[in-house]
Amino acid sequence: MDHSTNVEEARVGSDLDLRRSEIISSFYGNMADAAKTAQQPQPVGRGEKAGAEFGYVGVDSVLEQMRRKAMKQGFELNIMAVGQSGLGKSTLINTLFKSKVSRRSVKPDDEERIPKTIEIKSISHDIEEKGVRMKLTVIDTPGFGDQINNENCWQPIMKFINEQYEQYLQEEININRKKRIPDTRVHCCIYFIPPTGHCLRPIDIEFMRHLSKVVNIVPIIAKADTLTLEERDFFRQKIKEDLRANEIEVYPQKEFDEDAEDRVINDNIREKIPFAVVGSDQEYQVNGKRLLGRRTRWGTVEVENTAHCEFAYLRDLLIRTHMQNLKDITSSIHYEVYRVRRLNEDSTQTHDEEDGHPAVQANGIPAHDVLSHEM
Ligand SMILES: Nc1nc2c(ncn2[C@@H]2O[C@H](COP(=O)(O)OP(=O)(O)OP(=O)(O)O)[C@@H](O)[C@H]2O)c(=O)[nH]1
Ligand SMILES: [Mg+2]
Repeated sequence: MDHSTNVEEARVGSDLDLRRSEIISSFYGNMADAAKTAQQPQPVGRGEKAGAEFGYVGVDSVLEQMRRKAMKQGFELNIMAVGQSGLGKSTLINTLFKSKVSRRSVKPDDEERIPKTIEIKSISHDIEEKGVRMKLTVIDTPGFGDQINNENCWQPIMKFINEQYEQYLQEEININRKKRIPDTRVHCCIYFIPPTGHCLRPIDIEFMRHLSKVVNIVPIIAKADTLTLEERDFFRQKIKEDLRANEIEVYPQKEFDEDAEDRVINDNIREKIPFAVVGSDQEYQVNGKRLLGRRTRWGTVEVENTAHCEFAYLRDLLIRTHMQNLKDITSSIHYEVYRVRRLNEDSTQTHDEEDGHPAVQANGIPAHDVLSHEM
C-alpha cells in the first residue's frame, strides 16, 4: 500500500471518528439537558395550591397512553450470534428460544442434531407475555476463522450489518415512507470466545475491534462447562485486560451510561462480562423437574442455574433489563453514524473521485463493498 493511500485513509478515518463523537455528544448532551430540566423545581401558579384537584391537568396519563401504544405495536429485537465454527452458536440460539424467554412459544421438540451452519440465517419467534407481544429474531451465522488465511473474515458480518442499516435508510428517505419501518437492524451481536483459558486470539481482537464501532457487542465465553471455576475467573480477567489494552468497548459501553444509577447497574454487568455460558437444547429430568441441560457421566449441567453457568445473566441482559437500551444505542448511535456518513457520502465520493482515490462508504468500508458480494 503506498504512502499517499495511507495518508488518505487516515484523513477519512479521523473525519469519521470526529463525526461519530459529535453524534454521541449531541445525543447524550441533549439527554443530560433534558434530565437537568426535569430536576429543576417547576413554578407553581399564583394562588394555586400544589396538588389541588382543580389544577390537575392529567399530564401523567401520557405514560398510560404510551404503554397502550407500545402494547399495540409490540416490540422487535434482533440478536446475532457470531464466532468460530463449532462453538455452540446454533445451540445457544435454540437454548434462548427454549429457555424461559419463550418456552411456551416453542413447538414440541424434533430431537434432531443441529447441523453445521453454512449461511447467515434469521430465525424469528413471536412471544407473548401478559399481553405484550415481542418478535425475537436471532441471526445465526456460519462459523468463521477456519480458513488458512483468516484476514478480513469479519467483513461478511460487517457487510450484513451495514445492509440492514442501508435497508432502513432507504425506507426512511423514501417519499412515501411506511408509518412503521420494518426494523431488521442488528441490536446486539453475541461474540463467542473459544474456551482456551489463555487470552483473546488475534482474530477475536480483530473482529471485536472492527465490529464494536458499528454494533453492540456482548462477548461470551462459549462452552464454559469445559473450564473449572478458577479457569473461568482467570480467563475472564485476561479477556477484560485484552479488551482494555486494545481499546475495544463492548456493551454496555461506559460512554453511553446516562446517569449515576445507570452507571451502578452497568458497572455490575461490566464486572461479570464476558458471561461464561453453556448451551443446550435438550431437556432432562432433574429432581423431578424438566430442565435444559447437558448430561455427563458426573452429573447434569443446568443451563438456567446460575450456580452452574451464566446463561441466565445473558438472557436477562438481552431481554429483561437492557432490551430497550440495546435498541436505543443501535438507533441513536450506530445507525446514526451510518446515516450521517452515508448521506455525506455523495460529496466525499465526488471529492475522492476527483483525487483519483477510491470512495469510502459508511463505517469505513470501501463503497463497492457494502452492496456487492466480493469480499
Ligand atoms: N460442552 C459443550 N458443548 C456444546 C455447548 N454448546 C454446544 N455444544 C456442542 O458443540 C457442537 C457444535 O454446536 P453448534 O451449535 O452446531 O455450533 P455452531 O457454533 O453453530 O457451529 P457452526 O454452525 O459450524 O458455526 C454440538 O455437538 C453441540 O452439542 C456447550 O455449551 N458446551
Ligand atoms: Mg451453527
